Amino acid sequence: MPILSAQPYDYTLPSNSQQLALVIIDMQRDFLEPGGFGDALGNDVSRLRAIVPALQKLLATVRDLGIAVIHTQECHQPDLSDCPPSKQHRGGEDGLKIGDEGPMGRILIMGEPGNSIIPELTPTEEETVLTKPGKGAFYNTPLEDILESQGITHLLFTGVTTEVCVQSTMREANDRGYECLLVEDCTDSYFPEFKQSTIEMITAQGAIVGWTTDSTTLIGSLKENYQPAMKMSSYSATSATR
Ligand code: TIU
Repeated sequence: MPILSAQPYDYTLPSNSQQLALVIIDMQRDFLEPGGFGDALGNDVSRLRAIVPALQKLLATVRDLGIAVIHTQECHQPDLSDCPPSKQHRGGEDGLKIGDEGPMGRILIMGEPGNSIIPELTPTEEETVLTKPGKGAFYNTPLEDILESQGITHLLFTGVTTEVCVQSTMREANDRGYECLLVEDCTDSYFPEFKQSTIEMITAQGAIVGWTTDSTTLIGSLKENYQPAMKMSSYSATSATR
């Protein structure tokens, strides 16, 4: 089995790359751009952009190797039928609430411009895009069925924010028996100290929730252990359209 250097000790990758998925949590304009949900909650949203280059590199590697990619999007139906009042009413006193009209459309509503994944990480047609009403990606979604049907057992976690949606999803996955690895430089929080605490909480007690590593180590190990996916040659791609 391929071994990867990680905290609190080595992480074992599956021998078959088809058992692995990269999970990119909520890399949406709503969390990274002014005028979205993160901003409405009173956060400095600019600091989250720093992870984008490392995440792009990791995504490119994972795509080359034909590893599954799952993008999540936190959002609600336009009629807010999937948004509990307890969630809708939270936030600062003056800020826009979920469903209010903002500069990028209605805050955290499915299909609005501000709800989309940032252009640098636009999903391909083959990749799964999972909309979720909660912080954890397993709550009220088909994620568990999707992973089971594809035989996926190992999850690589990235995205925002570390201590909210990323950690919630990682804990849900850990309880369901998935081997979880958080990529430290591909996740961030509005609060640097919360990111650090999350890393410590996850890895404490002998990986009580899972492991952490950095994207350079992960990319090196993925390239070393897995073969690039077969790409259609230009000849066969052309003939397939005939
Ligand atoms: N507010 C905050 O830090 N996060 C969220 O509301 N959602 C996610 O983490 N995606």
